[in-house]
Amino acid sequence: MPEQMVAARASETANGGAQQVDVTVVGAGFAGLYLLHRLRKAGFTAVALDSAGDVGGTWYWNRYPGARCDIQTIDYSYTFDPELERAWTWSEKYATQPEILRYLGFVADRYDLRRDIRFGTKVTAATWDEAADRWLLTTDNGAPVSCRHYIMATGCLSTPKPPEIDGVKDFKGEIYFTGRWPHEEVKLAGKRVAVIGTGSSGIQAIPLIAEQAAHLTVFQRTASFALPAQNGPAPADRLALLEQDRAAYREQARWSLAGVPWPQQMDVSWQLSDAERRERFEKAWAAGDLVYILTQLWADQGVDVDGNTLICELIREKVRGIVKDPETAAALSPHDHPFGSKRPCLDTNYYATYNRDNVTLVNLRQEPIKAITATGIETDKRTFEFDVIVFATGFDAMTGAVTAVHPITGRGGKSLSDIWANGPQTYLGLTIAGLPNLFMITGPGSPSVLSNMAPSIEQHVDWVVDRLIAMREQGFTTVEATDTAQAGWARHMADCATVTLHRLANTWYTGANVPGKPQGVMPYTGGVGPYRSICNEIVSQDMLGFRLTGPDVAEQCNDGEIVRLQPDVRLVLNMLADMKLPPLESFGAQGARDFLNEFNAARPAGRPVGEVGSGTLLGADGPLPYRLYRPATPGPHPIVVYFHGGGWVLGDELSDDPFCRDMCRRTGMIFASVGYRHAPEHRFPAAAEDGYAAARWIAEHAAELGGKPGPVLVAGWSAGGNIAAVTCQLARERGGPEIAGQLLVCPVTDCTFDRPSYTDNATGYFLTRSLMYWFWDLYSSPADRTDPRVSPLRGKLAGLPPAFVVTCEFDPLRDEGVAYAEALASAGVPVEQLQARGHFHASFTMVDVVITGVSGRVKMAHALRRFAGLAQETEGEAGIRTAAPQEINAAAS
Ligand code: NA7
Repeated sequence: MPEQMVAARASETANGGAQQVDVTVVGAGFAGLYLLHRLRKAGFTAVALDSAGDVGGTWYWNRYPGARCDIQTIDYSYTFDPELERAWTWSEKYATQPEILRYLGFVADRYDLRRDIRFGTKVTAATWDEAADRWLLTTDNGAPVSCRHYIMATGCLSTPKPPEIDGVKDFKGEIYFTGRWPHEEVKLAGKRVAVIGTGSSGIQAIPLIAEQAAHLTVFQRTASFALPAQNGPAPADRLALLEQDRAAYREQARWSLAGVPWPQQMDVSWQLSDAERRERFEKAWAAGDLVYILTQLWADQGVDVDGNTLICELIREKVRGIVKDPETAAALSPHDHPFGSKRPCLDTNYYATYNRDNVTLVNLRQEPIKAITATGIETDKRTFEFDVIVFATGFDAMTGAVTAVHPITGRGGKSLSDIWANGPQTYLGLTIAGLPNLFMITGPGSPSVLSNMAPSIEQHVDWVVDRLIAMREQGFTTVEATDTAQAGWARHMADCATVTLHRLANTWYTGANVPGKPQGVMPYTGGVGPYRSICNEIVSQDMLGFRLTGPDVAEQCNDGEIVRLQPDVRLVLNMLADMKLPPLESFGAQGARDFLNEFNAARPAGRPVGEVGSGTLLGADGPLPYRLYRPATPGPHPIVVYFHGGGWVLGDELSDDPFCRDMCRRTGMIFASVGYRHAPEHRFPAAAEDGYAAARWIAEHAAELGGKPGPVLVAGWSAGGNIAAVTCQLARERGGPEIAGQLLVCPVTDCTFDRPSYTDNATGYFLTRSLMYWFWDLYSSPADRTDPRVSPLRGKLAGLPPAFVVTCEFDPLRDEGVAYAEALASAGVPVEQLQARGHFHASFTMVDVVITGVSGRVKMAHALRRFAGLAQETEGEAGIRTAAPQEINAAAS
């Protein structure tokens, strides 16, 4: 029947010329089928081209033994039509490839899609015709196609990677690729079989091949983390959840991080005991669900090496428990990448297969393959003879299927291979600047392979088709991403990638599996829900970052970058906006303090330090409380006198607890957080004078506090940064204490409100202009405001201690912080600045919420250590293990 379809199509266009359609879809898998359905319903003429003989896409080709999906099938399904959902029931938790292929065939029949698909047809080249504003696609079978829009629904894992091992052609036995498995039965009984590759495909196929082959030899380069699929019927609890309210379940999936509805995990690993962590892990192991184990153990598992290592060790323990030979168990246990940074696998009896007498593991890290010979495989230690070699060596992922159409020539004759010479550049993973009217479904730059593909595909298809409908209504015939938007998306992608651990592994997510391929994290790591909201926001902002033209309408181009905030800052601000809180100043001073306490109680707990203590010191007018954070390393340590934020009105010595803990760990120094007096009860200069008195008292009592005698350091955030700066000026004027350095994080430095950041960031970024007005009014009368004890920018700056000044792009206080740093530098004070792009006023103190703040705090800690004359320890030595990319990459290479 597919052949008949080809013939039918060809005869339609036999009278010469190209087939004319509104839209060409390349690919007839999950994405292509839904596209055809939606395009047709929207009244567009469309044709789909696919080199396969039938529908199915990746599921048409990947027929190897054991091939199954690794997302539960109730989630790995179309959701666009409730009738379709009712009409199909999956037989297993993880359906086999034949069942998924039957499902896609059922969908094609149900919506009569095959009549618009040209099977056995490969697109050989694509050229944008600027005069006609149309794409011309040439094919290897039948007429070319001329279309207004060209949509690549070509899948992320559809172009198998060449074997790249010498001598493949010399092998006289049978060769199979998991990604191009024959349709007819492959007989392995009684044969000596080799499998090269232990990714998902290898791990699914190996146990079944082992059952048939006389002997199976597995060649493993990188060990993968695998967990038992625990396959069977769909789990009753998930099914019940789905059936109880199908629409709500699906909607929750659409807005979740991975496209499967699991709640956001809030507990962090260091809050849980060993027993609690083990219990959670055992539950995940028994659940047999990748998304569950990747998201539900503890909140820091995907973003922090320490939190992640705990899981790696628990999995390695399982492997040791299953595999009898300790050497084989060790070889099967990954040590070179964080769990989840490389696709983990779901298996059925994978590890136990190595206990069979007819299975051997060859660790290519110890004996690399030299060549494939006529009779088998030669490593640099041994020679093996085989009847069959199975390549489970993976794909040229994400970009391979797009660049397989070559050349794709866009505006001005520019080709896709030029545009992507240094890696895939896209806007949203959907479009490419320079290639008008070309869309990719789940392309590089979209959540794609880091998500459940089904909702991701539906979201992309809906977004594209809705745009085509809107363009038709508005009279636009072309749409193209701008360079600005595309560059902004690349920055946002990179920002997102710094949050997760994907950058720490050499994988097909980063292009590292294909020799010579440019490297970088290709899928969008910011999550399905946030991505969806970004796509929606682009539409609500008049197609931000797109140029639209049409013959009878004026060009439209609202140029710009869709996300300028760091990804986690965006999430925090969106969450705050959703809470629709009244302005903080409307609560009154006490109400605002109560609110802050409540807000702080909900944040992640600060990390453990060596010791936390409290005490009382002597302020300017009586005793003041302080809290002391001491590192775990042996003392004495230099002391940092810390002043909390809160506009001279809010907060106390505990309110920046996570920040003090984090900095104590990173610097290896004591942090003494001072509970200075607050306005309106104690107005100017109470806080400033308390700050100074506290620094003096702490310097005098350094030894009692376990500190190093000699100079202290000062640090502060926001109003606390103001107090730290003022303390340095007062100490210089009043003959001590000696201060070795000052860390000013988003400090208040001046009493004017006319710098641009006060206007640019007046609202929407948590600290508002009106809140600052309120703080100023409560703390100091207008007559006092030019006093350097509240406006240090107006003071004498020469001779002050070296400074590290941090400012955030989206903060009303940004420009006065920059002005202070510049003024210090002009006065001859050694100054370093950190102007944090995409950050807001609270970015650095919201430890373990704003993960992108880590690198800034690392720099702050280095500065403090430098000021204190300490050697720059590695973070490990200072008691912290954060991501150490070079280390892990070196281990992986
Ligand atoms: P993967 O996950 O890319 O796995 C390919 C495997 O083949 C992996 O273990 C590779 O080791 C290995 N490989 C690749 N090239 C070689 C050479 N030249 N020599 C030795 N070993 C090699 O592909 P899969 O098909 O298993 O899975 C792809 C996705 O499909 C999967 O994640 C699911 O989402 C569905 P390496 O890690 O590169 O050292």
